[in-house]
Amino acid sequence: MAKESNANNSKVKRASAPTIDVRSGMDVESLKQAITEHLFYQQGRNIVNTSLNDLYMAVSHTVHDRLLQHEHKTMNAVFDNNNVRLVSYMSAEFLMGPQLGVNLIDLNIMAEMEQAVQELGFSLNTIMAQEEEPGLGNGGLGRLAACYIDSMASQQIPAIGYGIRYEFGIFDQVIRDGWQVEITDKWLRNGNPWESARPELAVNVKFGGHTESYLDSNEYLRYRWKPDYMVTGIPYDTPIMGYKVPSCNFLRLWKSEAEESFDFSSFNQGDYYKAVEYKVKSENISKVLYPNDEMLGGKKLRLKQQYFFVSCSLQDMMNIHLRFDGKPQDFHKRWAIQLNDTHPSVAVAELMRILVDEYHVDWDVAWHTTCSTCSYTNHTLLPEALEKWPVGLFAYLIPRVLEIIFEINYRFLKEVSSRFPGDNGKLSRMSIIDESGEKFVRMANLACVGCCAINGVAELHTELLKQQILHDWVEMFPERFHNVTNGVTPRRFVVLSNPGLSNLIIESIGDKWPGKLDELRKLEPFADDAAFREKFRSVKLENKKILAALIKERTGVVVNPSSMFDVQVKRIHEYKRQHLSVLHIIALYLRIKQNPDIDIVPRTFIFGGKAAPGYFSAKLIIKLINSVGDVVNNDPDVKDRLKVVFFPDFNVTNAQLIYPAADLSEQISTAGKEASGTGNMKFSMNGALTIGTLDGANVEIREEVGNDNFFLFGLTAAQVEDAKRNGYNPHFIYDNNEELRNVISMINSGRFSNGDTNLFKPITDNLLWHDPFMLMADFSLYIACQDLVAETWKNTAEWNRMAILNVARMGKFSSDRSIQDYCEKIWKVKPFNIRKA
Ligand code: F58
Repeated sequence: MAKESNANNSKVKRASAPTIDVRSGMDVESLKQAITEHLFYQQGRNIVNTSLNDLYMAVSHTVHDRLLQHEHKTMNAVFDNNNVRLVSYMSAEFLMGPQLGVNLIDLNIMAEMEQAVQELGFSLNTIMAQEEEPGLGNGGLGRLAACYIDSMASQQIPAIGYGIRYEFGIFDQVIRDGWQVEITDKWLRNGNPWESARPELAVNVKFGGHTESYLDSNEYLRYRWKPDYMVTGIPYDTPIMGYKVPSCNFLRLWKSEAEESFDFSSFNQGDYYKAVEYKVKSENISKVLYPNDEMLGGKKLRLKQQYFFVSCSLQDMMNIHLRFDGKPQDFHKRWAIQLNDTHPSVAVAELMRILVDEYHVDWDVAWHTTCSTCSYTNHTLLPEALEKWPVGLFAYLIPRVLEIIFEINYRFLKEVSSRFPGDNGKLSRMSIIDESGEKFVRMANLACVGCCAINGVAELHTELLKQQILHDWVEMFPERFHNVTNGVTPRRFVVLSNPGLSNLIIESIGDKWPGKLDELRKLEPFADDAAFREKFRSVKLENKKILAALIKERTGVVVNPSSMFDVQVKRIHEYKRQHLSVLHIIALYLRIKQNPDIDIVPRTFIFGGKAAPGYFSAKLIIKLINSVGDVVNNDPDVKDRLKVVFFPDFNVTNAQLIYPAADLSEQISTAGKEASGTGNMKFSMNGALTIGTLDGANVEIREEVGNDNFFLFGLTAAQVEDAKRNGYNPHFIYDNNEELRNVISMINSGRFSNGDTNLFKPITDNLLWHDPFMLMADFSLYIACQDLVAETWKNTAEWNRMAILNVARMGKFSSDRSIQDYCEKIWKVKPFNIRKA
């Protein structure tokens, strides 16, 4: 690859470091030397014949060296101190996003690295764009885990994130003929400079077989598990640097491999094929992330994944605990485990197994240790998303764990009957085993029995959890319930994604806010300052131009950067109601068709998001968006006043370009269905106004930014429930609303499907006859609210004033605040300052 430029302008004053320090120097000369050496000794290239990827690898290794030093210092200081309690954040998903940019921000060497790279003849932006992001998560839940490990490091909370090193993360999405097509995500193909394998810390996990009882040397009855086979977990560590602090935690992800001694036995008997088959079976466990949104129950490999990473992580935590002289029964004094949804909730039973079977801890003591260690976060109210596994599958895969669950359940149900005598309904609802038909293990019940804290992710969600799906548990254990409203990291989602806005804020109120987001309140007075508003507007316009260019490149659609960018990016799901926005687009299109000269605010509707591969309705919604786009974008009557874009492959990298360019953020889920949402926070922080329902964290966002600075519409959660109870009839609404009738008729006429009147029937029929997510009920309220949005847009000064107030009032939604809440309410863990240690 040719050099890009030979520019040598000294933006950064050379630090006065007299010597070059290749491994830890933060000055430009040390960085240059480190990059050149990594390029040669690790990639076998030199600066004149390097590829962009080799250069990316060399720059990243240079940064990784510096992170490792912080990580070692942090962990040495933490483990040397016997009184420190660490957090273990267990999550089947970590949707990390690209690492290079955030690490440069955290180390505070972005400018130095820019200069170093430039002096070597390249551009840092181009190098950063080379990174394949680790997409080891589906959506909000996985991204939340990534924000939380960022904030734990920044808040100096000693912590390890534990998860699975999927070889293939969430699929890449391409759009063909308007439909989603899934492509394998080969994120590891060019190498991963951020991880270090730690084979010396490998552990084994048992699967299958049977259990036996025996008497130990003290004549105690014990149980042992004779597995069919074992799988080895190899940990891969990625440093997680805190923002402008010396603390550096790590993410430990497990890769599954065959346990060698097992394949020898088959091989020795001459069954070479069986030995290889076993190797494949073992490696399959960490092969691929399940892309499904819901309904994962019954997938054998998914249960294996869950047990595999939970068992590896608990064994690892116990090894650490014992290495530093802990007693097994004091495990809870060393560790606070947070279960990110029920996916790792088998930890409750596995920790009991380890304590009771392997360390011979008395059951009651072990139970106290387990309950004092574990806490559970719920992320959904949708009943179909509550995980349950067939008892038979459990018995087949992890028989000893099932026995322990039975014992936990037996003891627990005794407690329930003594607290609520004669309440058989309660007993059957709270039992860990669902016995209403085929028997299932209910993972949420296991989590609720074995965790000392249970939390929802936004105030409304926690309230609904308490009233609805966990009502019995509140009666039994009221003290266990908490709310911790979600948050997002402003380092990635403002500083890195939106340098224009970031610099403008720094010019105005200084640079403390990325680590202390409440400082943004100081921006409030600037909302009334016309000169500031003008700068704010021009930052937004620049961001929109960048996105417009990308839209052209990825979709071929030309959009006008001065039109309103009306954006809905998130997983595609009926409850999120992307199709409600489509109905609005068609309503506007109809208004233009009826009156081509109508005065209409120019808008660009931007959608993005993946549909679960087996979720037909979600895939059809993608097709509908693209089909409406094809017609509207090419109709000369529209005169480019409306554009509809489906931005393919919404992931963290693309998100970072989309949030900063949004004017309007669509948060339009049916009230009571979205647990929190976190995209809503990212949009607001970047100065978009929200149109939204009273759902999830929207409620609190509106409280913070002020009712006047938020476009509210729609039924409340209580009204939704009432309507359903009183025999909701969507067809009646349709019959009585002419605009709605015209919109639905236009879809059914085949106008958007080349005359095919059946293609979108599954959507329209569902709306007219069932409408479980109440689009019909909210349609007219939504349209009226969108008309108000358009009116407000016409007053640029007012719009920008509102947008600036949104930015200024988003302090609450930093994930730093969420982590402080977890520390105070749940983990009882304090920051650990390694400098003072
Ligand atoms: C999301 N859940 C919630 N699940 O929908 C969202 O409201 C919330 O803000 C976010 O969690 C963080 O609390 C979510 O993303 C998944 O992706 C699961 C993945 C595994 C299968 C079941 C869904």
